[in-house]
This record gives sequence, structure tokens and C-alpha cells, in this order.
Amino acid sequence: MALQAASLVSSAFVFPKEGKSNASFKDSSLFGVSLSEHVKADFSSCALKCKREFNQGVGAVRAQTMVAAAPALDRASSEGKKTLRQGTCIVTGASSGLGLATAKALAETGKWHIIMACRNFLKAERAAKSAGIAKENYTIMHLDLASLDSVRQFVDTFRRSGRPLDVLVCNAAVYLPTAKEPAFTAEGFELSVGTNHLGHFLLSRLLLEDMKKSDYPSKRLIIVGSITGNTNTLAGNVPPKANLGDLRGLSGGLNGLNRPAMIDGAKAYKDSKVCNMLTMQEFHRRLHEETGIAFASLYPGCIATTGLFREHIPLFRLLFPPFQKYITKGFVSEDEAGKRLAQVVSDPSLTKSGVYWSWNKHSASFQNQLSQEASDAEKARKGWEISEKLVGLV
Ligand code: NDP
Ligand code: PMR
Repeated sequence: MALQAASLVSSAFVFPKEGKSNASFKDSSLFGVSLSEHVKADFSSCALKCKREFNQGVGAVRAQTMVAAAPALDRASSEGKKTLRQGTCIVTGASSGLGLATAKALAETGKWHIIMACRNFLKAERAAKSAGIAKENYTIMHLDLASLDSVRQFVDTFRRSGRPLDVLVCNAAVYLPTAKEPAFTAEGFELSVGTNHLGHFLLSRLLLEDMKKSDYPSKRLIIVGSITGNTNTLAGNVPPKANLGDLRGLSGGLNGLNRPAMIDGAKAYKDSKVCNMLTMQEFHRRLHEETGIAFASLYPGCIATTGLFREHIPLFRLLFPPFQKYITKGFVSEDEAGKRLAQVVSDPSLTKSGVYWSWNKHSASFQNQLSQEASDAEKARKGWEISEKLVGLV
């Protein structure tokens, strides 16, 4: 059953015309050039490892204390002026890279309490300490997006903390470009789509109820996208290209048909980013008016030094940062990218809903254009409905 579900998802994000790249995981590639016989990681133990870390995390999570929710606007007694209470922002995958830098940037303002939603509690604690985030400005809660049980448990733990939820940032992701065999989530979904899209889909759908209850004046739900999922860009045209096709794999899969043996790791990542960007827009269409929540996605720039590339071959990790710095000029530091995402969380000028934010070479934000596929309203609707079945919401 689980394996069947896995193939349902992987097949969903495969386009029939690109069948050859779906037949198996491709050789390792460096800047799009195929390289074989390099060191390959064994991903099959990943889901088990996540599960172990999940169990370790639960004890720590139970140690969280209850916090009474304050109204969003306090009347400052002396001047009679209204002041905004500290907001609560959940950031998934805040133990490294963009998520950590965002947590740091938000915490430094003193305006935010960050819930660092992480699969590895100890790593997150060390990361928060070494980033110099003040203790009173963050709480670590265990979340393994590769397990829907863990997602539900996280929501439960968060609710028991008594904090209001003002902003949710769906940031965590895995990228498995060199895998020869597919890896799976606890429920048997392909690991990158399962983690990056389905885990976040369930999380954000459940936490929407909490956000609705918050009285914070500028509530936002942000799902991190990427340029490589957008085929209207040069970066998005580096093979294998993102392509969800007509979602027939997913719908066919629901009936137990259409099960490919393998999927392509890099394509699965890019497809998962398309799903992230489509989900944001579908949220906007269905729920912005009713809830007032601003739904947004973004491409923060190429943060070529993060852990995202940890499974890539060493030569790629060596050359990718200078390639992005000096050739494409798309490079941004983790700090700069963190400030960008922090703007989407709290900048008063970035309140528009349904937007995919990007930054120009002067680091000024602008509303960017998504590719045709990543802005396909019908695909967004269909993907939403299929995803809610897969994660057990309907
Ligand atoms: P990192 O690998 O540094 O960070 C990813 C985070 O996700 C880590 O904290 C990781 O946890 C966490 N994570 C992975 N799997 C799970 C899981 N199952 N449950 C919970 N958390 C998990 O990469 P980046 O900072 O680069 O990536 C952050 C976001 O930015 C992603 O959405 C990525 O797609 C996006 N992005 C990145 C770009 C880049 O150039 N780097 C460009 C465009 C978008 P752990 O620390 O335990 O491994
Ligand atoms: Mg790219 C033109 C600019 C540009 C930008 C902004 C990126 C971003 N890339 C660009 C161009 C190119 N890349 C070109 C011309 C090539 C072929 C030589 C190229 C190759 C390449 C590879 C092999 N690029 C990559 C890879 C990866 O493995 C990364 C990836 O696709 O991860 C999914 C990647 C990326 N390039 C980017 C960005 C932001 C990434 C990684 C992260 C992501 O999309 O989330």
C-alpha cells in the first residue's frame, strides 16, 4: 500500500514526453553535464533515520511550556498608543541555510518569536546557538515532514503551547540529485515530493485553522519556491526540466494504475517546487478573501553554499558557488537570503497575496512572473484536490 502510494506521487509529477528521464535516476550531473562513477549517497536509510530523529525529538517537544496568548494590539499605558505584540512565526527547516538565516533575521528585530520546526532537535539547538539567536526569541519543536504522523503531532504540540500563529513559513526541502534508487517518506511517497510538497501541504492546511484564530493584523503563509521550477527562465531550462504534465500519473495512480519503476531525483525536486508555487496560488484563490491571510512564494536567489547540495558530488559543491557568483551572478549569501525571506514575513510593503517575490541585482523586491505551468490555475486546483486525498484530508 505504502509503496503503491509512493509510485502514485512520483508518477504524478512525470510528463509522458520525458519518459526516458523517468525510467531511472540519471547519472550524477555537474552543471547539467552527465558524470558517472562518482560517489553516490545511499538514501534508502533516510526515512528510517528521520523516524529515529522523530522519536528523539518527541521528548524534547514535551518539555515546551504553555504560553498565554496576548492580544495583537496592546494599549501602551503611558501614551495611549497601540503597539503590536511580538508575532509568532513557524519556520520549517530552520536548522540550516535559508531557514536558519530567516529565523536569525526575524529574531534580531525583537518583533518575532520563532518556532523552529525541525527534524533534528539537537542540530537545531546548536544552529540557533551558533547563529546567536537569543533564547527568549525561539522555541524548537520537532517536525519531520517526511512523516504525516509527525506533521499531525507537530500541529498538536504547537497547539498545546498556547501560542497564537501569525505567520507560517514552509521552507524545508530535500534535493536528491545523485540518487540511483528512489527514497520514500514514512507513508511511501517519493521523498522529495513527499517532504517538500505533501508534508508542507498537510502542515499548512492544518495550521490554517490556527492562523484564522490569530488577531495579528498581517497574517502570512509563505511557501518557498524556486527559479529552477520555472521554465520561463534560463535556470529553469537546465535539464531535467520541471514538468507535472497533466497530472495523469497522480490521478491514474489513485486507481492503482500507471506506476513507474523510478523517478529522476533532480526532476522530482523541481516538480516539488512547482507544486509549492501552485499550492500558494490555490491557497490565495480559495482562502485569501475569506481569511485575510496573505499567501506568498519567493525565489530568494541562488544560495549556493547551503546544505541543499549536500547530496551532490564534491566537485559540484566546489564549483557551484563560484559559478553562481562570477558567471550567472545569481549568487546570494545565506544572510542576504534570510533577510529577503524575513521581508516577506514582516515587511509592511510586502502584504500582497498570491505573489511570487524575487529580488533584482540591487536587492530590491519585485513581483515576478511564474512560468506557464507554475501559474496554471486548473493544474493548481487539480493538484490541490489530489494532494488532499493523498495526505488524508478528504
Ligand atoms: P538546507 O539544506 O540548508 O535547508 C533545508 C532544511 O530543511 C534543513 O533545515 C533540513 O533539516 C530541513 N529538512 C529536510 N528534510 C526535512 C524533513 N523531512 N523534515 C523537516 N525538515 C527537513 O537548504 P536551503 O536552505 O538551501 O533550502 C531552504 C529552502 O530554500 C528550500 O525550500 C529550497 O527549495 C529553497 N531554495 C534554495 C535555493 C538555494 O540556492 N539553496 C534556491 C531557491 C530555493 P536538517 O538540517 O535536519 O537537514
Ligand atoms: Mg543553475 C542564469 C542563471 C542561473 C541561475 C540563477 C541558476 C540558479 N542557475 C543558472 C544557470 C545555470 N545553471 C546554467 C546555465 C547551468 C548549466 C551549466 C546550470 C546548472 C545547474 C545545475 C546542474 N544549476 C543548478 C544545478 C543544480 O543541481 C541546482 C538545482 O537545479 O537544484 C535543484 C541548480 C541551481 N541553479 C540555480 C539555483 C537556484 C539552483 C539550485 C537550487 C534551487 O533551485 O532550489
